[in-house]
Amino acid sequence: MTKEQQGLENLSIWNDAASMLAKAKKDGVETVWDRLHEQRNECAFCAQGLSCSKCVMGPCRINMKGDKRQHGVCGADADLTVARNFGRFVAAGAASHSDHGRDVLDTFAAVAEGKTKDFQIRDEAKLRRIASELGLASEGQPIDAVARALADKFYQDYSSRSERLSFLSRVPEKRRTRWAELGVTPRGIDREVVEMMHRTHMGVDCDATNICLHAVRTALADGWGGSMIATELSDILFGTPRPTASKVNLGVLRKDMVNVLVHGHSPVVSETILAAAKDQDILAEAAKAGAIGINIAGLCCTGNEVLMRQGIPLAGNHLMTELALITGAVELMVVDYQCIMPSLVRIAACYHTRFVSTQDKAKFPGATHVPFTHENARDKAREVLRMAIEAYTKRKPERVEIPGQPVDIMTGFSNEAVLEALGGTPQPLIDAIKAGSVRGVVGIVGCNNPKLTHDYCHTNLAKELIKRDILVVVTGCATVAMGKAGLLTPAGAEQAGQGLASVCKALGIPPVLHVGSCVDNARILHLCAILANALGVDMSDLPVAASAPEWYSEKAAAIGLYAVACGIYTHLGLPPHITGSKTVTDLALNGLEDVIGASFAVEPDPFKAAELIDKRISTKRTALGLTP
Ligand code: XCC
Ligand code: SF4
Repeated sequence: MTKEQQGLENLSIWNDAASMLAKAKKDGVETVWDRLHEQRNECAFCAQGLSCSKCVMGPCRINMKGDKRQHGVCGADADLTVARNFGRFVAAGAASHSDHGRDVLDTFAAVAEGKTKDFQIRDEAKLRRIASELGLASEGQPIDAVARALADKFYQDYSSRSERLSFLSRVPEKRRTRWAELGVTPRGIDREVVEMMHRTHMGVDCDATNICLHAVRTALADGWGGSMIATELSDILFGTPRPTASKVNLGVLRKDMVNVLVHGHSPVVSETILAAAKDQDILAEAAKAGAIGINIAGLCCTGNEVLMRQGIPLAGNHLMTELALITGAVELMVVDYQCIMPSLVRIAACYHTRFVSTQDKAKFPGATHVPFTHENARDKAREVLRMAIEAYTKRKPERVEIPGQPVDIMTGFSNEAVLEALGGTPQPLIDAIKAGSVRGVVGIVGCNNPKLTHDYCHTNLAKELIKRDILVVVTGCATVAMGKAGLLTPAGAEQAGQGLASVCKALGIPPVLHVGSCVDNARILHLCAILANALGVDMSDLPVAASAPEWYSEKAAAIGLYAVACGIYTHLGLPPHITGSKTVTDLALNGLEDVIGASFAVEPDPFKAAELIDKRISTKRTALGLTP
């Protein structure tokens, strides 16, 4: 279908997106949807995972039907080709979360060693609690000594020295035993990724199922390793989230202020930008330029990080990043890494917008590169804000259009905040689950994908689930969708079933709880472990599920796989590129159920997906002796 046939209004469910798509046309700016259209008629081999370019005897395309070309030059068949591709896909996702975690760890270690003045430990109590949890001496020890010991322990988790990751102590015994029996206990975070690269070289692991099991292990190293370390240390450095009010959609941009968008994933750079934006001399410069202040708003997961902890408004999700620049109201976009479309640099150049990269591992041709380190972060943040103020003087009012009114949201539901709201124990939540007022919990996570109508699946799936008294927790780009749909405020409970609505009213919480960025899916894992341990069951016995309705990224594949590996049934709106292998597809959709207690389900229709998830939750409830 061409965009003309499809109509602009079918690309996204939102008015702010529709107005910017119209403006893009007027301004002659190309967007992700235009490029998707140009890339139509995708390669059927690639779509099914059946092409391989891992060596120069190839590239090879494996033919599933007919008797010609059933094998690559090396002799690999369809199953092996798909498994090798998928293994690397998951490894790349795990590496992305985990390398982000390492950067937070490096910052934390620099604080512990007194090597930076630009960062501090903001949640000392959490630092001490986690140190004790992991068996390190904390009581009576000076805080920097505790921090150094914890940093050492986490660095070891990245290495080849440990037999299992530190945070596996959180996992229910039964689940750990299962993993040990299957040989998928995650050891070192980097080790599992490197081993996947090794196994998938020509002539190493030639057993598709064996490669898939290592993909499980690699994904677990992400969930209970890299991602969990990123989350916990970010809380220690920047504060553990508490319920806070904020706003969402493009309407959070301001006509009368210097607009700075923070985009990417790590909170390290964006937190220093926030801090510097409070400097009196910088604010005075902004005033001199004619602005009433500096307005910082977030995109994607960096946006989720600063929203969760500091209540910074969220301008949009993945498919809104280009559209945000098309407002013509953005002075500067500052990025760290991941999910930053290379097209953004070209779009920024169509307006007065400055595009600033900050990480030596993530450069963008055409951008201004301002390398941030632990030693210079605050100074660099000030430099970046000055660039934004200068750009403000060049803004062209006739090209500015800020669509929509900001929507109110509530954020900040860390496990600490949730448990606190429940009076310090998970028991009230367990009681509500037992009574059936909360029938189950579903995590809706992840991206947008231009192949699907923007945010249609997110919002409809969430609405269908809360109607059925299923509490939804949300992370990543899905958050923006829930916020815009009015589901992230206590008033959203009006759209919930009677049971869930009464619980929300009693606690003053929304029916969809924002629990963070994509690395913060580790919070959901931890919460499931807490619930399973409190009930004395395995995580796979819980009435819970996960869904990535509009996912696109390798990281989302890693998240989905670690969820399944933890026994959490996981819905995907689109399949990964694995359909060329019967073995791998069967394993994902059915086979894993027997070995690990959960599997994937693929369903693009959110209403049918809600049925599937509901059925799963009923089954789990019945098995626990509860009403379905
Ligand atoms: Fe990227 Fe995290 Fe996906 Fe959004 S949700 S498109 S991964 S920014 Ni993580
Ligand atoms: Fe072809 Fe095998 Fe080389 Fe892949 S590894 S490109 S299938 S010869």
